[in-house]
Amino acid sequence: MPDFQQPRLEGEQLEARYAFAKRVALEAAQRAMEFYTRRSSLIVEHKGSDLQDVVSIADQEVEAFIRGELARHFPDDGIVGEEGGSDGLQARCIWVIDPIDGTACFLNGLHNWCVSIGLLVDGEPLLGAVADPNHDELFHGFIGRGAFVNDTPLQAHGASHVGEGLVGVGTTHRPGHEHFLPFLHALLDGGGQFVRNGSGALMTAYVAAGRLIGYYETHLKSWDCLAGLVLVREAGGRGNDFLRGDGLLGGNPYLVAAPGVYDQLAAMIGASLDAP
Ligand code: 2AM
Ligand code: CA
Repeated sequence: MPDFQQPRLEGEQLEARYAFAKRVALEAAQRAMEFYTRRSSLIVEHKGSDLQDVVSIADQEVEAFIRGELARHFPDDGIVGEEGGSDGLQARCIWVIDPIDGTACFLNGLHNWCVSIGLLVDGEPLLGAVADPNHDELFHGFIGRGAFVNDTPLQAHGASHVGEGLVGVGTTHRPGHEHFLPFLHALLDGGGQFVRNGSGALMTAYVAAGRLIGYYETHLKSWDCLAGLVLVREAGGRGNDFLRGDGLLGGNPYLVAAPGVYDQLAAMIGASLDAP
């Protein structure tokens, strides 16, 4: 909770962070692209015992670049990053970053990956930037000011039934995957259809852009979606209470959707979506 004795963060301090997030996301995406063009020579490591959960020098070097920029410009801010862990979590401003979201796609030559940079202020998502260099798209948003892809405003889909569009989905080998097939079953029975593109940040941005009517992941990490949550909220979409409990560091089940189909999708998932 914010301490009411603390001074407000001035608008220009937040403005500087918004400009920073956009610039650094674009620069990081260009660096990632240089690795992508020679991906066959990258050494791939597996995280823990999960052979599908991979990381490469590209993830590590791009995150190191973002951390270096943060240390130079906002040394007192905290950070939660996929590859380098968390630091300075007592700070009011906490950056939540994923250097490459969609690493499995990246390493297999599929174009669904991006750089995701979000900012929490006093525990609330305030701004986000998601850079996709394969499609020259920078998704960005700031609470109260709207969300955009490049300069075009984003608006969530107007669907009122799941049959009216595509739902993004995803799962991992972490606990919660047992809810995946029952959800797909319910979605298909309800007349819906699904896609999985392998990047939580991009699928979230696509919900904000109205390209997907929803996106469900059985268990997601905060760096995959924090930036995107700002986009969805500003585009008129809805999301579950993803940051509850240990969401910031440990992750949670995740649903974002167009307002007219959120309740329908949440009912298909059931109680596991918001279980403590
Ligand atoms: P990551 O690439 O940063 O690990 C989409 O379904 C989400 O799941 C992504 O945000 C992605 O995050 C993660 N993901 C995709 N493929 C994965 C895999 N094979 N193993 C683990 N996580 C994966
Ligand atoms: Ca990643």
